[in-house]
Amino acid sequence: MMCSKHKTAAAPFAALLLAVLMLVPAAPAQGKRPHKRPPVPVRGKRPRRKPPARRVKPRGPVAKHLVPLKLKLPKPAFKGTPTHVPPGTNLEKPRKGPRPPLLVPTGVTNVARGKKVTSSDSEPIIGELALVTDGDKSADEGSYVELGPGRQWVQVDLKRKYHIYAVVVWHTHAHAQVYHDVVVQVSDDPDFIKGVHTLFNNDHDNSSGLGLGHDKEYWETYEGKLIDAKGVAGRYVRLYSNGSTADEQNRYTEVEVYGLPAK
Ligand SMILES: [Ca+2]
Repeated sequence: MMCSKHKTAAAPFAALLLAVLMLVPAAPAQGKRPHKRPPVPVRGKRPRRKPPARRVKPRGPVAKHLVPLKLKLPKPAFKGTPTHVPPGTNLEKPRKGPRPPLLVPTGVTNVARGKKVTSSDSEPIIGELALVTDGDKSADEGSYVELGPGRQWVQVDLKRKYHIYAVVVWHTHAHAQVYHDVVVQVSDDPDFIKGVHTLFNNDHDNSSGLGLGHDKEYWETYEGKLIDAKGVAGRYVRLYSNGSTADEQNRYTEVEVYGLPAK
């Protein structure tokens, strides 16, 4: 009797417990992420796609044929580049292997060769401004012009407007040194007040007052500094510097500007 009484009282309770257990969702196992249901596709509606990244507009005309820029380099005055970092500099990481080639449109030439050079220092300490575009890039004494201490600039007048694809600058490469606040700009305004395009700026603390630069400082070598100008159009190219790790003076051995005439 006892057994059948228990059986009849427990039966509804067990059924209720089973129903509750079926309704309560099981807790996710520890360490396992809850399974996410895939979204149910709605008929007639297409899933939203991520908009494509905006393309950066090239500054110059789009060239059909690009070739590596060929540079005639002077003889190296020393081997390799130093591995130490001079105090206060913001040096680029040492490069492994040869310098990667810069691709430029076919027919690009050095349009700075023999062109007139002006400067913030009209009376250089050593040499003359014409040395900046005379084609001599050697590390020898007598191949560079030396400007006074502090921030100085040299400016090349290309005589007409060009699409500029590269600027190469050799300060001095007789000894390893790092030039400070190297800023390279292009403009149609000889006073560089309006329409100024900055191609390179490694003044990381704005000590030259031309704006904060995000490019890195670098060791001067026989290779010169190759700057990608991306086809920007302009007649004047101005290069600033503010002394070097050697001293406060500013020396320029050569500046090359590779471009094509702009319409
Ligand atoms: Ca020269």
